[in-house]
Amino acid sequence: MRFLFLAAFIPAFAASFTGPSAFRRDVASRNHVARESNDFQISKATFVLNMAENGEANGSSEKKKVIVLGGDGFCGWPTSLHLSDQGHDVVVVDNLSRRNIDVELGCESLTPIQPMDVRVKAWKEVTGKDIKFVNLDVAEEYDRLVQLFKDEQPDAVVHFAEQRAAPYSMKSSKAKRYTVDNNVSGSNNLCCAVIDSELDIHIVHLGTMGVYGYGTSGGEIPEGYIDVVLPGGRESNILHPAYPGSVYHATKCLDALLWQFYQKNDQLRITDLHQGIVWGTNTPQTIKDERLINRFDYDGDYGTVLNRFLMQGAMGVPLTVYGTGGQTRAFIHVTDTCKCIEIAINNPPAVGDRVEIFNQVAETRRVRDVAALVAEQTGVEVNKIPNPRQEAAENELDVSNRKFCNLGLEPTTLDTGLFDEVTEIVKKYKHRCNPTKILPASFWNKKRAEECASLDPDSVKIAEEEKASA
Ligand code: NAD
Ligand code: USQ
Repeated sequence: MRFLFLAAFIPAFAASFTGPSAFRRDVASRNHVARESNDFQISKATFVLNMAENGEANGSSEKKKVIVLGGDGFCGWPTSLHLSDQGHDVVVVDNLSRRNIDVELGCESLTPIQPMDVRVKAWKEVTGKDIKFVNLDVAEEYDRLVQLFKDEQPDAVVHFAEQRAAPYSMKSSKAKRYTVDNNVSGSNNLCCAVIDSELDIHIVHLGTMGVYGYGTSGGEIPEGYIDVVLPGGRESNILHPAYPGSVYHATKCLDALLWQFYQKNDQLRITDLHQGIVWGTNTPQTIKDERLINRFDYDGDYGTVLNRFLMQGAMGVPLTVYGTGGQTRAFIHVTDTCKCIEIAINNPPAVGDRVEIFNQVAETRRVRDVAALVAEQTGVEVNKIPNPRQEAAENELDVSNRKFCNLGLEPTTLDTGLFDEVTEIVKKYKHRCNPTKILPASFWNKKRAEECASLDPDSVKIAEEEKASA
């Protein structure tokens, strides 16, 4: 598929051109599993991820030393457990900034997450496996980061350690500046530290589908790179144009340029995973012991749409659809997140390969359709409220995830059976919910804030029967 970009796009992305040899390289050519790479529309996907429990992600089966930056977070903790369970030697690095933001926002995970020392001790008791924890700020403590790499000699570093909430990144100038400083410095430090360690470390970064923007491609969004015809008729294959919708998403676009630069300049081996919205909470590992429970964010800043709807449905709170609910987004279950990371670790690019980019998504869905599914299952009403975000009211989204499918991924799609599992968790901990934190609390600009002025956080009530049984 080819897209013709207007000249207006070209100067902004001239820096992202890649050479013709890189253009032809495709992870599919390195596959051991021959799979049809026919056109695949994820919204119609019926795949089920089955590289389950003891299965091995396609690629190298060698057990590796893996440092997980941001390993105390919603995606990082279950991924650390999954990798450890699969026999990899895992070191978790985190500065616990997310827990501090909970304090700042006066809100906390609905699930009672335990301190890191309790988490790693529980994992040892349950499985006999060690996970080491290092409290380190990736964006601030550069020398310690380099020393850590020299001491641990990791094969791979998985980078989750960023401020990841779009609404929080739009909350105030302070939050915007913190998000840019933390995320961009952290990614730059990571590249510099790999170079200074003089080790051949594979970087696996969690990017986002939001780098592509929504509805701007005019067709299926490819995995990272796009064929274009430049003015004068020259054909090229470039990084897909970046079109962020928040300061947070903008940092992921800046990250992508850093990866491209350090790969070109220092031949770093880098995989960038453009992930959709993660939903669910437990994985086969976090469910082994209550002390291993994963984080569950439900508040207006950090809660993501499907988990928020599932929480609201379970609490009898009308579902907070922003605007028309015509926004189409990509989704992935947290269990698949963990498995995708392992596939990425097992399939590193070779030295000299351009940045490997995968779309880490299972399917796409429209927000109002997701709300309808949850409403049908829980009997709650759908409440269309003014949109706090500056975003397209309606968009189509068609995304390729062929590369992960070619490597064995059979994605879990939205499944009301899995909804039940989340609902059960939410009901168990509903006494920890603060309903005043449910409505949006960050607004993209003055106009959006004014449009949302009528939203009263104190008006949200948990349904009486739910309260009574709490
Ligand atoms: P999270 O906030 O739960 O976890 C991030 C972790 O990184 C936190 O534990 C935080 O304390 C840590 N951290 C942040 N800055 C740090 C620093 N400077 N030094 C050390 N540790 C630091 O977020 P998450 O949902 O687990 O997301 C992880 C990554 O995945 C993010 O980069 C995010 O952009 C990406 N992602 C998440 C989703 C999603 O739906 N949750 C979707 C797509 C991509
Ligand atoms: N939305 C609602 N009601 C809600 C919450 C959200 O209608 O109660 C809408 C939003 O307006 C938006 C969509 O749902 O259109 C998705 O919002 P979200 O908060 O679930 O997701 P987003 O802000 O995009 O961010 C999340 C993660 C981020 C990750 C991104 C992947 O927080 O770290 O990068 O999903 S993606 O969206 O594919 O870029």
